[in-house]
Amino acid sequence: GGRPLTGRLALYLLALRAACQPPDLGAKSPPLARLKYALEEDWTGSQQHGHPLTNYYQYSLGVLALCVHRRHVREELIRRLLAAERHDRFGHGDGHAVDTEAVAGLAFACLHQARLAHGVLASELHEAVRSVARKLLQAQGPDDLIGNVFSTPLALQFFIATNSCESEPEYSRARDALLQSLDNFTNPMAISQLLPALYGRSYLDIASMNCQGERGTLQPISPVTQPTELGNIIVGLVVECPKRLCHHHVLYNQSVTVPAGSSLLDVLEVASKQGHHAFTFKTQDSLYGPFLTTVMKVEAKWQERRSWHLLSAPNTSLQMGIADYKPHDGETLILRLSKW
Ligand code: B12
Ligand SMILES: *[C@@H]1O[C@H](CO)[C@@H](O)[C@H](O)[C@H]1NC(C)=O
Ligand SMILES: *[C@@H]1O[C@H](CO)[C@@H](O)[C@H](O)[C@H]1NC(C)=O
Ligand SMILES: *[C@@H]1O[C@H](CO)[C@@H](O)[C@H](O)[C@H]1NC(C)=O
Repeated sequence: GGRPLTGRLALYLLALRAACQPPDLGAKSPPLARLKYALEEDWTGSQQHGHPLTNYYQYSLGVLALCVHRRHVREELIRRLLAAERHDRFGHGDGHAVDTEAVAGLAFACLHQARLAHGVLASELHEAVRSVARKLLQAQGPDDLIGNVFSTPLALQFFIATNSCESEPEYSRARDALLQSLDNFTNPMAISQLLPALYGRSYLDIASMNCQGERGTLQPISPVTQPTELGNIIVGLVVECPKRLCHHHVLYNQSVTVPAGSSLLDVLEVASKQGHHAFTFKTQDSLYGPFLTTVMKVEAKWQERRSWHLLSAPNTSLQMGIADYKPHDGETLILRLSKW
């Protein structure tokens, strides 16, 4: 079987509530019931493998969505998330721990504020909220961002939800840094995490939304067309695979000529059509756009927790995916099969 759809169902349910739609509208299998089931599957997986079948980000989103809909969440499911937070299990690769820390914090804050937990559990949730706040503040860098530019909106949502914005000067510094970096937000999924924070709101506010007069607030906007850049650029493309898994460590190493302003995806496409050293790749659609799954016929299996990691030489991890990242002239990009 595939992975449970915990994250997608959670986002769908949050969106329904935010759009003032009842959650079970004429559905044959109601999304709330499906989310509960997906979360149970993730929980069972975490018992067996030490981590959810999806990831703790989606597990947290699932708990949060049930809480926003004021549905009961089993104590054991909450305890698993509390334990993961306490033992710093949210990290996978660079920068990603902050996103998960923030969403787990939103889930803890929701459960605590909605009084969906009592006794010892309630005080553990309270302690967890404080622990998340501490870790997020520790993750603030010299650029004032919390984690990176794309995790900062979720971190701000957490501080908004817990009413700690005024008391934390770090919050305004992070918000100001974010306001200086709005150009980075071109990906619709990233924008969807940013917008609530810019309006001083968090996913928790969805629960108490006033659903009167919510018609016709969505206005289409015409997209801004980027000026076309002139000329060509040359970028290096290197594919690396650990010796244990592949015959050769370097599976591909060529330069590729593309029009200026091309994305990394464009580079991969041109490489796949050029010369006799044929480059091959496959992607899978995700809410963030195309996710690189297979390179030179080597598939990164999620069951083995492997992925194709994108880097700029010598070893700077990219903060965007293949469709959004635009390489510059002379840059070398590395696709490296890694564990997370
Ligand atoms: C977990 C996670 C991962 C895991 C995903 C595997 C897994 N099964 O869990 C791993 C570690 C493999 C990963 C990889 C990458 N990630 Co990531 N990831 C996340 C995280 C924390 C949660 C994603 C999720 O589950 N979403 C919820 C579900 C419902 O959405 P979904 O679309 O169905 O989920 C899938 C995709 O999101 C996909 N995915 C994960 N990351 C990325 C990044 C991109 C660009 C794409 C297209 C897809 C993708 O994996 C999810 C699970 O299958 C987010 C945090 C966030 N704020 O969103 C960052 C995040 C989305 N990742 C990010 C980045 C940059 C990457 C990488 C490009 C890093 C790199 N230098 O290689 C790579 C992707 C490279 C590739 N092969 O195409 C950025 C994207 C920023 C942006 N504006 O584009 C985020 C926001 C983190 C951050 N703050 O920087 N990621
Ligand atoms: C974000 O924006 C800043 C300033 O506009 C820029 O210098 C930086 O490279 C951008 N970061 C990413 C990941 O695109
Ligand atoms: C790729 O090839 C260039 C020369 O063609 C070489 O200088 C470079 O070291 C190679 N990179 C790797 C990772 O093998
Ligand atoms: C990049 O490589 C250098 C030297 O090999 C190392 O010191 C540094 O920690 C690496 N950085 C990252 C982000 O891996």
